[in-house]
Amino acid sequence: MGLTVSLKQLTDELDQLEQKAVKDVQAALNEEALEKLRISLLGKKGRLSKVLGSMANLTSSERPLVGQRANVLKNQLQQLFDNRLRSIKNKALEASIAKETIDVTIPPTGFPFGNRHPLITTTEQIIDLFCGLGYEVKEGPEIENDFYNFAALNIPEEHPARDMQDTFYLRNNLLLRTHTSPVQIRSLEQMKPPVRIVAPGRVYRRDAVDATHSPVFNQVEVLAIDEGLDFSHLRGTVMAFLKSFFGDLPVRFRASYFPFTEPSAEVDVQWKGRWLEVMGCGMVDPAVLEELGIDSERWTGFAAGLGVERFCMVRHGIDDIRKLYTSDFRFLEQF
Ligand code: 2NL
Repeated sequence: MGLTVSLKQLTDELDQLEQKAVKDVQAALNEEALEKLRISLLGKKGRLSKVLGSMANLTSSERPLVGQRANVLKNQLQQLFDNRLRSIKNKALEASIAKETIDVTIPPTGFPFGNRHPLITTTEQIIDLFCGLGYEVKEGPEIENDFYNFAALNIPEEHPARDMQDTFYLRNNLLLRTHTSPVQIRSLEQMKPPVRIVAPGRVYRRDAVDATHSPVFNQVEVLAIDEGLDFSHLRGTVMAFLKSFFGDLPVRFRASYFPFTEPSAEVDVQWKGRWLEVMGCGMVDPAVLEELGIDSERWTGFAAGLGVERFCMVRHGIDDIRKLYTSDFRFLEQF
């Protein structure tokens, strides 16, 4: 502007500045642009400061006129900036609210609940019945030794069940239990009769896999030892159990043989017109009791064993045991 600046020039300058500022402030679309504009107008080196700086060339009567006008303009502009900033912030907030709208009327998509494996529910149904009759659940190791799995059960050295063909042997005379009877033997070492035990668990046999065989399967065994127990108690218990699991089906007992029971029986139920073998049972052989230091003159016992897979398959009409182990959700979700 130089030394020749006049009052007229300065007031014109302020008029122009005001007009342009009003337009520019409205045109600023975001906080950044607005701040830039504010600095260029009201900042230390802004246009208003320049006008005030050139007032030195005015007369002492002109100076207050321009000063006053500049001050009023400065306050006006400040107000303008504040309002615009508020409006920009409001618009941004409204936009984000509109974008984040939650439609509370959309129906819920449901919760993916898991469900229990049919072998677990079958095991629990079996256990529950016996618990209701006063039996207690006992569990034990899957890795056993010859004594608990065979010798204590009166299974002789040359018995085919001990064959390498039938049993998984590990190092150091250990093996994978072929039934849950060792759980009962271990329990009898700790407990004094009378006892009522139900022993569920995984057992292992060297069978090739097919529709009805698996080298790993689940068993439940029950054992009762008391004074005066005889075959009628065994029969009554088995009948009560089968009735609770299958309902009122025809049941038959067939004479059989196990090394650890005498007499022994296999139990069939008539299911859809066919006889199905579902469990084995018998009176505990006195030799088994004596081996554990239980006086077999005073105490007698009965025992039974069953395969959980068989019960589960009959109950649910499953035709292939492998379906219980392949974890196909389309299959498992049905139960
Ligand atoms: C079957 C037959 C059976 C037993 C298991 C047993 C246990 C002790 C003493 C005597 Cl500690 N017996 N258990 C008795 C008879 C049959 O299972 O077919 N299982 C799948």
